[in-house]
Amino acid sequence: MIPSAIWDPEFECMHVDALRELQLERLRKVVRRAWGHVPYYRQKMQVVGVTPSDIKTLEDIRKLPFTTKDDLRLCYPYEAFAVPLEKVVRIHASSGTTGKSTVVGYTRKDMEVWTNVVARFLVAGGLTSKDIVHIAFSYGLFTGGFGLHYGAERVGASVIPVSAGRSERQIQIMRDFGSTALVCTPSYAVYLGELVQGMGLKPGDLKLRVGFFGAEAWSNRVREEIQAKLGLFATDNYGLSEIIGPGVAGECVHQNGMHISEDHFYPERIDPDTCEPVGPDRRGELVLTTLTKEAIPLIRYRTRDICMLMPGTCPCGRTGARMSKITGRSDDMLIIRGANIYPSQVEEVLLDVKGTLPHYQLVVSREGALDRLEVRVEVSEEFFADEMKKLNELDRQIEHKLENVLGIRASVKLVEPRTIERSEGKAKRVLDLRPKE
Ligand code: DLL
Repeated sequence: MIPSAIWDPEFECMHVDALRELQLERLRKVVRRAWGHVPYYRQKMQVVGVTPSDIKTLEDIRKLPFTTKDDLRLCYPYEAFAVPLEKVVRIHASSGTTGKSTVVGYTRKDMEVWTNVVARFLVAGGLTSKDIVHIAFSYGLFTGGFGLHYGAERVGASVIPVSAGRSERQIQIMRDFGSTALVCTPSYAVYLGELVQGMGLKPGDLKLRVGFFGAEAWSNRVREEIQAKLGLFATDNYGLSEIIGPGVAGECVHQNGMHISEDHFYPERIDPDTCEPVGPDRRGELVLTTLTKEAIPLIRYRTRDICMLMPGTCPCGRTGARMSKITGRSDDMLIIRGANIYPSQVEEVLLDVKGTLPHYQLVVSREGALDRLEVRVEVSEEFFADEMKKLNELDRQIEHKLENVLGIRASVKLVEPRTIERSEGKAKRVLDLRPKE
């Protein structure tokens, strides 16, 4: 196993009672800040009849209203800021695929916290100052490139800001510069792994040792695939622009849940329909409160990400709660012929089927009045070279399993390796071609 150190033991290994005390103190401060400096928040609190002095215990957080992406859109661009712009040293924005983007700002202190929490998960996953870090996230409004860059520099590693795109050149740079750590989305790592093979290279031709992948959901099977193809040890990390960017949570070398930096981000889990808290061993929507952010304090932000929280100390010594892999988003549900379908259900079915690759796409269309779901799945080279009979069997097997899990029929289209479009950033799993109502 890769050895790892602890970056910030005072906080990462804090006794849980002391952590709760710190969280309460910080929560009260952040609520006062929002009330005092963001009129939009004050109004929201007034509507539910709560004031900062009502927050006496951590449980009182439930009295506070939730914040959603729509709230932030209404505050576009700067109305959610709790500090004047002259105190803001960085601005990022999240992609605006479904409307206006949300704009986020950082004070100098926010930058310090951000850098530090990214350094935490990098060190937890095995990064050291001796590493050469190849960052293939895009640098720009997306928080991935700059977030990982600053954190890796803080650890003292040598950082190569390659950014996204020109994949063959990426591999050339990894070879020539002797990169030992790779940072990108897991789907791009799979693609780079395929390209390494396609270029006739073996994992040993690269010096990669560790990989830090995040920004989208991925399964443990994809992890195995990346580890085997690139010859590295892969960990998952999670974050979102609204909260800080990458650095909310990350796995340690035990690869068993992502440690949340609970001294900066207070996690809750709710049932997305009733908004009531869910029990410890049940999945729920993650709700986060920033405990230290100055520029944009966010209270009870509904992330829409579905996960479980695992309490208890990890063998690595960190005491904060760990979050499981994200298994879906409460808003990525598709309604097809009345059935509620999550892309992650399809992925789960495919993971069980030998011969399929982790590249798939759901194509939803409308024929007459009826919605149609086609699941395109790449199959491995060996399978494709096989006789037709075997492919038909595989097709039928997947259709049968999908119907069992989804409750509706989906047609399966097996496609050749490398025919589903690859992305340099987050993978696009759903193509909804139905006319917008
Ligand atoms: O994706 C921040 C980030 C950059 C995280 C680099 C990790 C590494 P956004 O573009 O605002 O920010 O997208 C946030 O991406 O709500 C999740 O749905 C998804 N997401 C992020 N990390 C993970 C992960 C960045 N490890 C949204 N697993 C979040 C699953 C993830 N989903």
